[in-house]
Amino acid sequence: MSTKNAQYYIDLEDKHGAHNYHPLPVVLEKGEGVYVWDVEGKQYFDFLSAYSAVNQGHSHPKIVKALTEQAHKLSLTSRAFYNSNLGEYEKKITSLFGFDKVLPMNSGAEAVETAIKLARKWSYEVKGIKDGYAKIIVCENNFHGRTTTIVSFSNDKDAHNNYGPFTPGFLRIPYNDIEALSKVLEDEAQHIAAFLVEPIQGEAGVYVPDEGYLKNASELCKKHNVLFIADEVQTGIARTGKLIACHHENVQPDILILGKALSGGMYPVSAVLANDNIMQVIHPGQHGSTFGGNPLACAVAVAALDVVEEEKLSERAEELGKFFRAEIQKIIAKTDLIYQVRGKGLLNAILVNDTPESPTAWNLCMQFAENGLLAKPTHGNIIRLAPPLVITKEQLLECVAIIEKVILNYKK
Ligand code: IF1
Repeated sequence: MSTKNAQYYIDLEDKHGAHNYHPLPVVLEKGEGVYVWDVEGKQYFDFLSAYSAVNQGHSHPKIVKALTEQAHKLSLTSRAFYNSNLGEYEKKITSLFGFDKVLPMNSGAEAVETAIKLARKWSYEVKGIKDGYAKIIVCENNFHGRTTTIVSFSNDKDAHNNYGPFTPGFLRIPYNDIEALSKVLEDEAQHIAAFLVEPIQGEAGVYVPDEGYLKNASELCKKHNVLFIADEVQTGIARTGKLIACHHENVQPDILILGKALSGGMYPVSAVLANDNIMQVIHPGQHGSTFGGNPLACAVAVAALDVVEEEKLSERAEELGKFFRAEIQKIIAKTDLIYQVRGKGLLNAILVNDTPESPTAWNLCMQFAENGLLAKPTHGNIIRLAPPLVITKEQLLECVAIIEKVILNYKK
């Protein structure tokens, strides 16, 4: 336990750090499995899981072991040389997800950028779009990261405004609207390289599209020779009850983007997967990263993927998710304060019955924290509930009891 109190650390960040976040006033210093502890020794259930980066639980012993052993041995070589971890990792991730090749990066946003570059290059060199004219279809309320190109096609004011001039070449259509997709494809597929989509929109409030949307979208893309790119940075790695959320509809994307829990939250590791007919458009010197594919990242990612398989995290997320939503449904029957629970696997959200501007969701999260559960509100009075996938049914029931107690006793 720290000798300093929470306010000391909050003041430090406030004084010396950029104010680009508004955290809950909880200062964490330790984590293990589904639990985190603050500097005053208070224990919490983590219901954010670092935005689904710690699906395997905090400080998973197998991943910590991989990290520390590799750190003692060799951490970084750059891609100027081969290293003895990269090939093994590439073999594992490509066979697990069913692709010919992987391109390793670090952050989610970098992997999204990589997918955009790959799709554009493919569209010029394979599809035959005139150089400089390729468009990529994206969705309203998307969240794909924070680089200048990615925020160029965001319609979130905070993420986008005053960061221009913006990168052109993106067409935005409503999410979960197959007619809208069909129409742009009919109208101008000859100029379109790809459709970039989140299988569930996380930041938009865990917005799950209608059943069949992803399947129909991927088939429309195939028909028009347009690449279907799935951003599974948040939904991937077992979070929604399948290894990737696209598997719920038996969709194999042309380009798959992974990040976050690919490393169990231990270290930034992201990846772009595709088959040879797409990946082969990138030649030496045309894309890369100092840290991408480094031995430490590879060792950590292999261990993180092993944990997903060994501990059957997809199956756990699927089963526990159904149980959790049914339990929350029982609370909804007893109150007007929340009116819906939605999600897939252990990526869920509850919708609070108040105006989007009201502080109710924030206040509820403050009270969840007081009662030992950490969650964060997202856009429009929605609370995302996403524990590590290693949570047990008993622990989940304890959490439901905390959520119920806070909600039924809440006074506006
Ligand atoms: C923050 C949100 C979640 C993502 C998808 C790419 C990225 C993300 C689908 C970029 C990142 C993060 C970023 C984090 C908060 C978090 C988030 F609320 F902002 F939208 F999870 F829902 N594609 N999402 O969700 O990955 O470059 O960050 O590694 O504070 O910005 P990154």
